[in-house]
Order: sequence, then structure tokens, then C-alpha cells
Amino acid sequence: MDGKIGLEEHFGTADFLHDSEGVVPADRWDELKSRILDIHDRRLRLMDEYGMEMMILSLTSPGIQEIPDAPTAIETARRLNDYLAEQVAKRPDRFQGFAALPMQDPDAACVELERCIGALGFRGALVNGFTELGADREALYYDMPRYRPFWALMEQLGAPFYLHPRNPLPRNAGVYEGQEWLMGPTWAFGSETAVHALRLMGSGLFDEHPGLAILMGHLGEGLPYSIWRVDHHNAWAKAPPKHKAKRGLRDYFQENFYLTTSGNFHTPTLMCAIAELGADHVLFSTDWPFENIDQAALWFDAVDMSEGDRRKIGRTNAQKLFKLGGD
Ligand code: GRE
Ligand code: ZN
Repeated sequence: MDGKIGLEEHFGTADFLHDSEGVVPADRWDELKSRILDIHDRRLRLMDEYGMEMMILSLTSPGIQEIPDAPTAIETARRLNDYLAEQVAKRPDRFQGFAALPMQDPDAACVELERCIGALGFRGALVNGFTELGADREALYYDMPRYRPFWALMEQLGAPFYLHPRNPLPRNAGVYEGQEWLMGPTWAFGSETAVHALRLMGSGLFDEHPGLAILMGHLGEGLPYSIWRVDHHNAWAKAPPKHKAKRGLRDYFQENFYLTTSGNFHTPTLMCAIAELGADHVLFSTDWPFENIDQAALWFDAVDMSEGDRRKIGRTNAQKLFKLGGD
């Protein structure tokens, strides 16, 4: 279909380019690097060729989240958000932006969020999982009480928050020792991000801020398949839930979460996501430059589904959620 909108579409700059060593074979690094640095050339040609009207661009992972020094994180986020705004200004009909945020300092994250949504016209924020802070690299998850004012602001601005994956810290990755092939998009990204999303749901965040919209990539990092069991395990024992949330977590998953197809171009998985959340809460994305636009688009365009659902997932859900306007 024409007019598709992509929401997990990354860029980097020459001085802020994460070496994604191990993600692709060493002899493919030059190719990945050139894909990630480019915005207006090959990327746009591929979008034209495969029916993508727009990408909401985001900084590559782990981005600002792996800078342990808060002042450096704040300065770097500002600089890269300014760079993104300049790129968007060249083709606002084809590119929009997600804010990168210095979550190391929740007050500074609020200031940068307001600047990005207000002055720069960005559509939301994309954050790469937990944030590292300080010399001992404390891992900060956003269910922590210090982030409640940040979430209040997100809700007030009506801006969606994309929870993008990152790897766990080495000290929390013991289960992968000697099995490094499981890191990254193979498995560790999804597992880490699904737990983070469950932490948000279980914290009562969505009781306090029911207007929040959280996006997750990769068709929900396994959660559509697993969420029922989170609420219903050992039901005969009638033990009350141990989390702080008022309702079953599946309720929040269905109401506050939106899933994209990024990097997960598999029809049974898409059907599971639609069955759990409904076609209004699933949105097309590619995960360029780590995945291919042609593969994402050719798959999505051919999925056996109603044209009404294809239009929602490919385009109109994103227009509504991000207030993009258009037909
Ligand atoms: C992604 O965004 O999916 C991604 C990264 C880094 C490495 C591999 C990958 O951000 O798929
Ligand atoms: Zn991604």
C-alpha cells in the first residue's frame, strides 16, 4: 500500500554512532554505517520505492541512555535533537522526529521534552530502555518514583513514548554468559524490554496517568503471547496480585500500549498482536537501518488481512496517535 508511516526508523551522526559490533558481520559494518548516517538520499529513495510516505526518526540505540554522566547526557541530547530538527525541516512532509531524552536527570528530561515537542515540533519521545547513571552505572527504570513528574508531563503534552530495546548491563546478563549470540535483537533486547514494560504496568503508573500512550517495537517483544499468563498463573490459589496496579496488567497493555511491526515481519505474530490489542493499537514500522525496508513493506503489503485493517496499521493509526493530519 502507498502512504505507509514508519515509527521505528533510526539515524546516527558520525560523532555519535554506536558501533553495532556483532549485530552484522564485520564486513557489513560499512554498509550499516552508511545506512544509519543517510537520511535524504538512499533512505528516501527506498521509501519512495516501497510506499512509505513518512518516517518518525529516532536516534540509534542505546543513544543517550548509555551516557552515565548526566551533564554530558543533557548536552548530547540537546545537540542531537537540534540536528534531527534541522533534518526534519528539510523534508517535513517525509520526516518527523522523536525526542532523545536525558533520563539521567528527570527534571532535565522534562525540560528537553517540552523543548522538543514545543519549539522543535517533535511528535513524541523514543527512549532506549533503562538509563545508566553514575560511575557505578546504576540502571534506572521508569517505574521509579523519580519519574512520576516526567510521566505527568508526557500525559499532559499528549505525546507518545516509544520504549525501544537495549541490552541488559553485563552484571545483569549472567544468563547469557558464554552464549553471547543471544544478546541484541536475537533475544536479550526483547526480554529486557518486555520486563521494563511489565514494571511500568505493575507500578500503578497507568492508574495515575491513564492518558499515557506507550509504543513498543517488534510486535510487543513477546508480550502479546505471554500477557494472559502474567495475570492468570496459578489462579486456583486465589492469591492477590503482588504488584501495585489496580487492575490486571492486560488491561493496561490493551489500553495504554501500541505495538509496531519493526523487525518482526511474521504473519502469525502480527495476528497474535491484533488478537490481543486490536487493529487500532498495531502500527507499521521497519527498524531501518537494522532491518530492510523492502522486506518490511513487501511482507506487510501482502499479509492476508482486510484492507481496512491494513490502512489503519500502515497509516491512519499513526496519523491519529501522532496528530499528523492528512487523509
Ligand atoms: C534495533 O534498533 O533494532 C537495533 C539496534 C542496534 C542493533 C541491532 C538492532 O538499535 O536491531
Ligand atoms: Zn530499533
